[in-house]
Amino acid sequence: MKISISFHPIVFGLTLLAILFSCQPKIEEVTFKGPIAIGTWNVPEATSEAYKVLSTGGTAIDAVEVGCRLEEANEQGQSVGKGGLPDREGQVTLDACIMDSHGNSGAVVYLKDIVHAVSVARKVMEETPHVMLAGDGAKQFAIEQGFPVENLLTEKSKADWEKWKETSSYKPVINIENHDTIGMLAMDENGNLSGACTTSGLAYKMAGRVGDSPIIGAGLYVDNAVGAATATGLGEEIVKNVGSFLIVELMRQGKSPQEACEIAVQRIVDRTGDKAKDFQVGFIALNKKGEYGSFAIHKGFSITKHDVGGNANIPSPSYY
Ligand code: SD4
Repeated sequence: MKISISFHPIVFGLTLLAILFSCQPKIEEVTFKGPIAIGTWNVPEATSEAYKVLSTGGTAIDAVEVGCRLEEANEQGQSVGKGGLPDREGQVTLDACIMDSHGNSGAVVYLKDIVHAVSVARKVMEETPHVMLAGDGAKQFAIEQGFPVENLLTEKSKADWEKWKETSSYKPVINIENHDTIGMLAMDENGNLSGACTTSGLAYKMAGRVGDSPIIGAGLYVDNAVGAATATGLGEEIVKNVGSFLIVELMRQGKSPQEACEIAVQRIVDRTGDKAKDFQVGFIALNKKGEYGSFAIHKGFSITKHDVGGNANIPSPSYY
């Protein structure tokens, strides 16, 4: 028996339209839940300082800068700002970037002797025609902008480095529980998003090494129409997957912040296979609805949030 299928042109046209519409990203209505600040790791002071800015009508960009500055000044934190662990030559070098709700960004890499790398990054964004300054040029610019020069190597970090030199064994074992690079994302009263990320990078890295944290798209990305994401962990692996940009693009396609972080981690694990057992990467993300999510390769990562419901440090789910 011969079966012949024929389509009426109108039925065919309507079917085509239905297929096309079902492929469009869903545009959901945004219900604003109030300002929120989130940060990588356990950073209750940073997120509550950021929230103070937001709850008094301040902007998201001011909030993330204030929060990051707090961690940069905290000498106990050994992977950000003052007190950061040095490279193998004993030099503390900072990487930072910032991105606002208009898509502007600024960054500094390999910055020495200046505590508030995030604020220098903001000055790069606001006061120069460039997006990134490195090394001596970044330091010279910071001095011209009035930033004080100071030694970032504390006695404790110096002693730790001297101990490390006894063996000089460098395996970029990511100190799973021991991170404090801070990536912050915030949404203000007007529903605008911004983000910032600041770090002294990996302890005992090669001189000149730069990680993901100051690289727009890798360590941080903000699209005010969609959401924002930031990263921590082994920067080399985050850069190779352009992690934060990937997460924002996944949210644009309709994924929740949580789903987007999980897919980004999965991409890294798929690419690196068994090697992923030995390094940590963690992402956090925030969308325009004020929903947030986080995911890491290994246990031990967490996200801190401050919103109308208060401050909370939430352990992140992980691949392993
Ligand atoms: C880097 N992502 O320089 C940073 C390190 C980090 O907590 O996150 N440390 O690769």
